[in-house]
Amino acid sequence: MAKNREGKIVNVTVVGLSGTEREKGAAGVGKSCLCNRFVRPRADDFYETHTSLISQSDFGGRVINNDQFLYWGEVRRVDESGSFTFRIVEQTEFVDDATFQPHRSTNPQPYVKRAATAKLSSAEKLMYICTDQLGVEQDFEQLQMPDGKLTVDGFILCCDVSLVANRPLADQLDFVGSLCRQLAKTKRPFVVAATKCDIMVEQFLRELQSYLARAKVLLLNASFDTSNPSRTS
Ligand SMILES: Nc1nc2c(ncn2[C@@H]2O[C@H](COP(=O)(O)OP(=O)(O)OP(=O)(O)O)[C@@H](O)[C@H]2O)c(=O)[nH]1
Ligand SMILES: [Mg+2]
Repeated sequence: MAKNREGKIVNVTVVGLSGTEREKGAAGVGKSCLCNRFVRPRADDFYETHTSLISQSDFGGRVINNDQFLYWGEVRRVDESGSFTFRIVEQTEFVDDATFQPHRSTNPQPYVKRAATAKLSSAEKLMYICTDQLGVEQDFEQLQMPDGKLTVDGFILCCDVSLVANRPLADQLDFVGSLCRQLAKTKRPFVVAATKCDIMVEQFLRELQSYLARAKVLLLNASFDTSNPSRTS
């Protein structure tokens, strides 16, 4: 973890089910809104719509910078343990608004592998603010991702517990499971965040909790097996 004059710098990547409508259903799981609320001075003052369906020219602009991730900028938080500067990245999947296929990015790996990347780089990438900024970057505050590089300290994995058309919870849980396994390999901490709790289906939250309780046992077993190869049988 790096430090600056004001305390520790913590780089956090926000991940969760992403892709075309076929994969993520009728709406995103809430990664962008979570990031936006966190970086804004007041949590309820944020943009509600952050489309991932964008043109080729917006994808190539300096905010997206041909990446499948967004740099949301930094925010300072102070609590009894000290002062922290959080830098926030969202790993998503931008889809071409002409072909409805994912844009080709600088990292062609499938989402679950790419999202668990601990070292990110993107020369002169600008902080994302809102969809309207794309194409008219000069009209908005222009802040670069520091040094065009970022080493991730930890992850937040979003799981949407509301009812969304064309996205069965079981599919999202399978995805969450794959992502948990991939994140565990990074040896960095990650937490799972239930999103859209204001409109949640309580049964979905319970299913997520019991799924994670089982997944935790599996992950612990997996790390036990790796460190004790003689005792895996
Ligand atoms: N009611 C409610 N709606 C939410 C919440 N968070 C997000 N939404 C809505 O869900 C939709 C998708 O949210 P995003 O934050 O763009 O989702 P995302 O995971 O970033 O989507 P992609 O990046 O496209 O994969 C938007 O229409 C939001 O307004 C929430 O906490 N409550
Ligand atoms: Mg998003």
